[in-house]
Amino acid sequence: MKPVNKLTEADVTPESIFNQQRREIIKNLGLSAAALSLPTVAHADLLSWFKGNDRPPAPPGPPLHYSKPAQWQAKLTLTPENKVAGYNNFYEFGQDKADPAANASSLKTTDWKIQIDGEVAKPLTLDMDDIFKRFPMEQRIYRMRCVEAWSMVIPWVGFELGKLLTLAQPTSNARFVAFQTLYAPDQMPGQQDRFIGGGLHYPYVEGLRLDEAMNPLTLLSTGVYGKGLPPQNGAPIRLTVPWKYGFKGIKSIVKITLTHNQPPTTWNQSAPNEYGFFANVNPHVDHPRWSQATERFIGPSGILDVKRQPTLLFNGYAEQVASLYHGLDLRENY
Ligand SMILES: Nc1nc2c(c(=O)[nH]1)N[C@H]1C(S)=C(S)[C@@H](COP(=O)(O)O)O[C@H]1N2
Ligand SMILES: [Mo]
Repeated sequence: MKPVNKLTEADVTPESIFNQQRREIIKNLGLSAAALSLPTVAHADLLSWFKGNDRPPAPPGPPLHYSKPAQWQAKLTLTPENKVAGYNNFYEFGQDKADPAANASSLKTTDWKIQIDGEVAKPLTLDMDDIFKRFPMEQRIYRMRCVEAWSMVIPWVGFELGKLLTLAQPTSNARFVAFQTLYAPDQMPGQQDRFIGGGLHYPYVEGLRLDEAMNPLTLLSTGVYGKGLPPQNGAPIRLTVPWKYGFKGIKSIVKITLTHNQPPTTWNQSAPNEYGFFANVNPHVDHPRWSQATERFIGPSGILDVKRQPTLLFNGYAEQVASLYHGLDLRENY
């Protein structure tokens, strides 16, 4: 995932060195010619994954209280904890998959407040204690599919976003929900420097239609692997929408605004022809630069898991969410 516009000479020169090094590394790892014919995005992705393996495992977050409702404990092979917390996209801390784990400890997650405003009868500001008091946490095992064609299976801990929205009482004018990440350049180097931050506009913003936000699959997550979120995963609270591409899962949220009009979203603003507002996982609608038909599952056995598996419509959650999109052209509304 890389903004295609705004390339300068400074971007191009390191990129060609990078390509050279990438070939060397892949060659040294003894990967086949088939690996070398992968599209560029998969190459870059593979390289950063190997680099990420050299980093120490990220420190886990604080313990959490939660239940494990049987219906949500999917019997799927989990992505190991050190990969969930060591291979991340969080451009506020850099573009390399290992950067967030290495850099996100500068994020101050204490005294966190989250504001709910806009088209609601009861605007609210809650701190994390209020969140834990009002909403019982539960573990849910969900698939996660990044738009870059890699995937994980992650045991989140969280609660349904719909419960928080119901508390704030959306008005009859509310049709969308807009989310905003913390803006704190002193804590987030990518917000200071457009090379570190990938040229995105900050704060990172995302959005859902209200019916998507109210779907019981949609979570606000506060933990992963039974512990509070590590900063690189979006501490202390982030969105989890398992049938959509990972970039919809906005991290470290400070504000939720109910709106009448569709809100702007960060990746859509960066490259509108590549990243849509809906971003529903769909093996039949390719990204302009790569296929979305298959994905590389990041599993427990390292390099052996650099294998592809078919991508499922709505990431395997069609039964729960396909009805939200009846009559909508999924190719046009990507
Ligand atoms: N604020 C913010 N949220 C973000 C991102 C980001 O760069 N900044 N990256 C997104 C992308 S592209 C993905 S795939 C997921 C990754 O979540 P994870 O690192 O917890 O697996 O976070 C999403 N949320
Ligand atoms: Mo992503």
